[in-house]
Amino acid sequence: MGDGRWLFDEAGSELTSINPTTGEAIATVRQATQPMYYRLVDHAVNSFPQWRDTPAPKRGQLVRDLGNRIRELLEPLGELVTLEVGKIRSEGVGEIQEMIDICEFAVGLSRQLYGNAMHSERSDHRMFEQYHPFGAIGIISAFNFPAAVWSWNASLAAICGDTMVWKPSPLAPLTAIAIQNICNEVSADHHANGVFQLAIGDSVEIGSAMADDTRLPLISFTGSVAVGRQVAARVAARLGRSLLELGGNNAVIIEPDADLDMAVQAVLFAAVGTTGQRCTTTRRLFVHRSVANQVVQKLAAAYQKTKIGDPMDPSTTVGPLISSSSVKHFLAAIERAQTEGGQVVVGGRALGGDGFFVEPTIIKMPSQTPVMHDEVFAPILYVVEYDALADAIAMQNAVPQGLSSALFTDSITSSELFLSARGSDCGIANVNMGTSGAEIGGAFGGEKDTGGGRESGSDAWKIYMRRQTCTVNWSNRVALAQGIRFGQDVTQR
Ligand code: UN1
Repeated sequence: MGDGRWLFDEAGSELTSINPTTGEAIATVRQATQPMYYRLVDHAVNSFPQWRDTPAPKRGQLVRDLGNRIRELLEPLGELVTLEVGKIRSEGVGEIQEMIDICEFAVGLSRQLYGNAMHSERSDHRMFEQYHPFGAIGIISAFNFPAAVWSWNASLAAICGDTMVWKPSPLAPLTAIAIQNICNEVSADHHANGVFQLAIGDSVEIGSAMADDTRLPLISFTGSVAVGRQVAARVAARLGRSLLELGGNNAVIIEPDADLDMAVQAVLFAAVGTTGQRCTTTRRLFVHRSVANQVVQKLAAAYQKTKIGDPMDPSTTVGPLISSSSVKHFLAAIERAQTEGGQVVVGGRALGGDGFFVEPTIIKMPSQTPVMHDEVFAPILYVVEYDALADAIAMQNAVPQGLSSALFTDSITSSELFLSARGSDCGIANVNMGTSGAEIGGAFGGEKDTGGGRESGSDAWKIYMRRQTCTVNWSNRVALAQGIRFGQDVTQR
């Protein structure tokens, strides 16, 4: 799709969006072929100068209207997310709320794209830095946040003056189409051409074309570590910039002085919410030995009260996984955990029948075994007991990923240790809160295999712009930095 028109290429293969609640087809779309993708990029590139030259606060007005239009459609869009990816309705609507929030953030930011001014070491010289629009950029998003993660990128990129091409997850094309339609409407109102492009296409065919496309100076990729590694290598090979938001393997630590009921409630959402399919989902729980039995009992009781079923039903807490292969990965991880000494406390089964439902599962592990080093997008929580907080922090940090982390405690000393440089090595560190459900105002992302990127709030906008350091000599003399004298005798006036 480009320029408010939907393009159609007979040669594009068909893609069917499946409702994970029933396993039935919702609709079939025809995907973009590579030639069509190249047309979309042409359009994004050709539209860039006009958008670049639109003042940033005016760009912000488009994003303000985008956010307002999304607000009007909050519930139907949330329900579409629920239909297509199976998260419960309140989380589907929450995801759309996250889009509105980031649009509002971006509107304010459109008047705050600040650079610094420095004091030059040379007299009568002015030195400062400024940020310019970067170009046409690529956004590749995942199924689990089919709308919000696009909007983190798109709303910031738009106010920064970039045009963009979006390749959504093949598991959520319909949500992307709905959003693109809104973008078309709002762009037409603003006579803004080619800011938002959508290319629904095969991950390998279109994804690789994007990674290799020198006309896209930035590729923002959200997805698995394995694919992120390939994207990063390809983008780096052409010296492009990549913004990676890859897997997490997030832990909660519960100290004996914590409010255990609050901790249990928070872990329940963080581990079971979105059926364990957030990159911020809690997958590992380290509980102090003195309270471990109590915590596991309370948590198991809470798990037993969760209601698995139709995500549109307001009483449901656990919707389906996204696909039958996710169910297989869930079962395989449980089997592997058992061979590594794990004992299933609650859950452990796939429900069978229509849809891709599984039971939220708690597994007690004798120690942090190899299965706990892998991220499996399913509601499996591994519990390990510990004696000293430093050991729990060490276990938390001993995995390849570094996205989110949390500590429950009433002690300021423990809290400060956790947040210190000797504490959590993750991009997100929470105290007395779960690992998931970050607000848009903070920078979102993490280190190590999580890819190092930062999206959403704080100064994450800077990656969507090109930075320039400027020095203006307003004297009538040449002065060299570092006190160097060079040819002055020959050329001095
Ligand atoms: C993701 O799973 O890719 O912090 C994003 C959270 C949400 C975003 C998750 N705000 O859980």
